[in-house]
Amino acid sequence: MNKTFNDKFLWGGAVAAHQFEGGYKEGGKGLSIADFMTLGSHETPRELTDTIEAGKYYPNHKASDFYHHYKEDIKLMAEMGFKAFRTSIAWTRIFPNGDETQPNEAGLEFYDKVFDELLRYGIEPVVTLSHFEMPIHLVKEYGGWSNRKLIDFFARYAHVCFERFHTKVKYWMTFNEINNQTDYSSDLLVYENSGIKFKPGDNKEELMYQAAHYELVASAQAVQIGHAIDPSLKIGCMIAFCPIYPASSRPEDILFTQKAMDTRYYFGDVHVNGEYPTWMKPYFEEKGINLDITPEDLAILKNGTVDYIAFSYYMSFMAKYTDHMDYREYEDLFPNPYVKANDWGWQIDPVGLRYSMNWMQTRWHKPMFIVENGLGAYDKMTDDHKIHDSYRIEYLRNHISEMKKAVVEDGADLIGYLPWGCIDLVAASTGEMKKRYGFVYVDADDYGQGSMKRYPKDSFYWYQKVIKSNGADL
Ligand code: P53
Repeated sequence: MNKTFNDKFLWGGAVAAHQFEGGYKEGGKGLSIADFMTLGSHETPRELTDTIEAGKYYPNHKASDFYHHYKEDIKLMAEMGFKAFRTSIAWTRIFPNGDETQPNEAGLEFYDKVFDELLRYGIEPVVTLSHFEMPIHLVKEYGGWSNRKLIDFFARYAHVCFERFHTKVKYWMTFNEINNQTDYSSDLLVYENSGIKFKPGDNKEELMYQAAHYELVASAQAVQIGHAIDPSLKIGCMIAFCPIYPASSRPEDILFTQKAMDTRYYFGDVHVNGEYPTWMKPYFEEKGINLDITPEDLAILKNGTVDYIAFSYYMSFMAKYTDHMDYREYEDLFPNPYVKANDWGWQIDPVGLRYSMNWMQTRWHKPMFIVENGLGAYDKMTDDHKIHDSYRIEYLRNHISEMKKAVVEDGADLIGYLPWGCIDLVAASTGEMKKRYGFVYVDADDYGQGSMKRYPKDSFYWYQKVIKSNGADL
């Protein structure tokens, strides 16, 4: 197979502000929900505290200190040959509380410096507006995305960002992994997506659908705002794609899995089609779910469909029908005997990436952009500062190889490939530093102790070669 990616293909890497920047109180930044999430582990969930408590550790405060290392980090990205770099803007750097009318100039200046530095090396910035870090004030004062008012606050924030950066940033995304909250049983996932803390007796499913509705409207509005400022902007959604396979060919398993996929990916349907899929009305009726959805909302959705689908891909799921047809992500998934999992139980499945791309291409007919992929793993630095991460190279090689088949053999329309955590950062699910993804090692432990020095891993040189050969030399 000699065919490969076109010469505009965007190779690069991805991070998010709260997991990478640190400097959590610098430049006038306000506190975000991520600043109240303690360190956890695979066994112990992160705590979501109401105040910053003495004696607890909050890893996002310091993170990888990109705030002070951005020049050095971008230089390393350039050395790898990056064509694009995905990061997010921390909402709290621009609007520290979220409900101000005027933005914080120092926050805007920080991103000017970052984007200018990237452009100096010919690296295209790819930017997420909301990546798990809304202002804590919006949670405490308004109840996060359970409140319709958030739509206007987000619109103002999006407007300021598009206006300020549209000449520097062409590719935008609204809400990171908006569909993670499909598992509404998870306090962390709903908090990260929507800034909602459940109280006893809450109808979690209803609250999740309501918050997601406001986010979908806010996203569609942002698309319209962005296009009005600059019609050349590409504004996408961002979906956490974990394909759900049936546990068997039993018809009930097949039907159930179809419903599970519809449930986990309706967010994408709304982003792309500008309307809710037909199954949702009878579903809400059956479940007694009553949502605040106005005719104006429906018009906004219709007029704010996305330009492309950005997605993350780490793993696949497997579901089985038991005794209910409504998909419950917290109890209907089982380990797939055909694939192996990493140390955090994420099931590694490169073929699933090709399957996912084909599924999306057929369903959504939009350009796609892989903005996260990678292996969280323990790395060991040798005495001479080397990291021999052959396991990471193997994971990425296998995934790139399937991605290539989807593009070359199946005709998928793919903008680029930006693997996750290209320089080590704090894990979202656990807050650990030792769950590493990077091509570059950051010398810091789970408690932020270490020199913060950067060391290229073996995968750094491997990825450099992949980019140089435009994916031919894996
Ligand atoms: P960490 C769950 C499932 C798939 C992707 O995750 C997920 C999550 C939530 O953690 O999150 C995305 O760091 C997310 C990133 C995150 C990355 O995947 O828990 O967009 O912020 O860091 C990897 O290993």
